[in-house]
Amino acid sequence: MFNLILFGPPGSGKGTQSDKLVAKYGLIHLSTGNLLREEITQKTPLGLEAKSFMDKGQLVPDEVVIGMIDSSLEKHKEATGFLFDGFPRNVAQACALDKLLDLKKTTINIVLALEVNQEELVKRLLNRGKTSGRSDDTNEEVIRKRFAVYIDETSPVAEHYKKVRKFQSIKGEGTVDEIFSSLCEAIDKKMK
Ligand code: B4P
Repeated sequence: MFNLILFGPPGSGKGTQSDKLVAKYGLIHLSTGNLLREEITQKTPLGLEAKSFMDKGQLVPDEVVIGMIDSSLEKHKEATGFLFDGFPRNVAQACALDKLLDLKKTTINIVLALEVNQEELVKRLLNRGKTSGRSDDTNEEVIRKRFAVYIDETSPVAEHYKKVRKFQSIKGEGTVDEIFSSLCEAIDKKMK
């Protein structure tokens, strides 16, 4: 199995690059953001609860997202690998993922972190907000809150994977294709 985490702040290109990476490497794409938005669209109780956190730029409670990842892993028992996008978003989620993968006798092979400066991120998200209908992308205050949460809660996840030498930074500015080639280069090297 080959398991990859695509890491980075909101708007860094995780979703954009994930679509290209799963097509190339045949991995199963697990995006907690997408899974949560599906629940919101279907107006499930979980979706309604999640929306109240997402609209404020806060993280959805750990038990909700960890449960979603657990059942997605179970659903794809035959997978040759997973791409985790937007998960883990704090150290507790990273520890939970280690345990879930351990039970399945597998592990994370590499964490690729997209590095983009904050002003570019705000520009990208406000731009997406004009067309995506995502309520968390239209308000600059909510976007700034998401960055604050990223710095406080998500960035310590980098240390978790640096300790085991699985973490690698990738320049996340440039064209989508340029960034995709840098990601592929790192993955191909790791797969060898
Ligand atoms: P996510 O859905 O993960 O969304 P995101 O981090 O905002 O965006 P992403 O990084 O995927 O977007 P992309 O850059 O591709 O999370 C949304 C919310 O869900 C969170 O705030 C949280 O509340 C909740 N949540 C999700 N996971 C959670 C978890 N594990 N625990 C708790 N809560 C969780 O795209 C951004 C824009 O940039 C696009 O418009 C794109 O076209 C553009 N773009 C991409 N690459 C570009 C490039 N190279 N140049 C120019 N523009 C580019």
